[in-house]
Amino acid sequence: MGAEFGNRAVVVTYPDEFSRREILELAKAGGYEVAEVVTQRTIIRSEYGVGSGKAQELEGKVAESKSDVIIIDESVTSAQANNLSKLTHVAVIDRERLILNIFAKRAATTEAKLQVQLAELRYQLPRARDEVRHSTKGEQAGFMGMGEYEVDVRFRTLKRQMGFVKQKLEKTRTARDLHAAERKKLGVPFVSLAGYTSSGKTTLFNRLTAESKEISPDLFTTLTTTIRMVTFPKSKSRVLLSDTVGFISRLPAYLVESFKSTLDELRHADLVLLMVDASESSESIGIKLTSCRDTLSELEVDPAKVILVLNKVDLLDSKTRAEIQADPLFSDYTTVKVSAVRGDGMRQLRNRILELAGGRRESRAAVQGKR
Ligand SMILES: Nc1nc2c(ncn2[C@@H]2O[C@H](COP(=O)(O)OP(=O)(O)OP(=O)(O)O)[C@@H](O)[C@H]2O)c(=O)[nH]1
Ligand SMILES: [Mg+2]
Repeated sequence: MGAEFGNRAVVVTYPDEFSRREILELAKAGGYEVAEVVTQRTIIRSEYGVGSGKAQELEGKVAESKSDVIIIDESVTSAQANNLSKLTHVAVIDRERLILNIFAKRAATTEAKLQVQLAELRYQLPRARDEVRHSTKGEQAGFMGMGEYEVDVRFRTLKRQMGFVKQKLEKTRTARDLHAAERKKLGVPFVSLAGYTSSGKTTLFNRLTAESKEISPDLFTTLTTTIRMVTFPKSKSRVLLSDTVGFISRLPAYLVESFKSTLDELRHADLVLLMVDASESSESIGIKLTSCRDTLSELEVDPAKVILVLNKVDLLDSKTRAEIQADPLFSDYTTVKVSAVRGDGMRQLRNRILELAGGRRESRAAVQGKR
């Protein structure tokens, strides 16, 4: 079935298990069928990204497996991609391109589409020089460096397009800020879900809000922000809960930047529920947590307002389940164990939310009541 879509891929990644698993999931989310995985310790060599021996090997593997594309789990330059493409006779896409393709495929709202467009232009900018050179190859680079003019025109076109997209995004952002102002007026604590892609944010969101937003094992199922009012049973306390795009490691800064208006919600949150897939290996949890922590600090989110939600505990054996909160990995945080799928730990989670976000609101209300 795959061949008619031209989606058979040979993947080049680093030799560690985490990288291998993640790029396979990304490839799947991008709609590729992986025929072969090749590993390499360094993927940033000058000519092909991979070493020239590995490039030869790739040529063979592509032919053998009748693949249509090579996916490189790293950011490579256009020149490197073009060189490798020429040698192997198939298209070469890098990690950034793959993530952009997934985002483009999944973008459903105007804002997400504009964000993807902006990211796309940012991806092209540093590659413009190589692209122009590649397309004008054969022409003489003569007096005053022919080709520089074309490069210049291309740069200016990209910059102008970025300006347009940013203006449009600014308008959607103004609408969003209005919403934020309305939210403030309600005086209800604002709680944001955050975390690595596929940690179970939307599953928890659906459980707490009785929504039915799309969930899936694929990476980057959610790209846009949804906000819902939640009334907790018993206490009848209310919070606003938001679900948003997930994080991933080695995400280029401009992609985070392009999604800034979506991720900005996190900065305004009274409380951030940082979801962790606790069913994974300690190594994976560590890598993902570091990546989330870095992204949150880039967004200037105060660590004091983060609750770590250890999700998917239904998949743990009873011993690990009993001990997991004591793992030194989590020592900096307030933690709650839950299973978003089964509903375990919801009462504890609600209590924690009310303690940390609701308490503040009540004291404010109490102060106002005294006036
Ligand atoms: N076993 C188990 N699976 C879970 C649990 N929570 C979520 N999942 C599964 O994990 C996968 C990802 O869940 P999502 O809710 O889509 O994750 P997300 O964090 O919203 O992912 P993105 O939107 O892609 O960033 C789905 O296949 C869920 O069924 C849980 O508590 N236990
Ligand atoms: Mg989601």
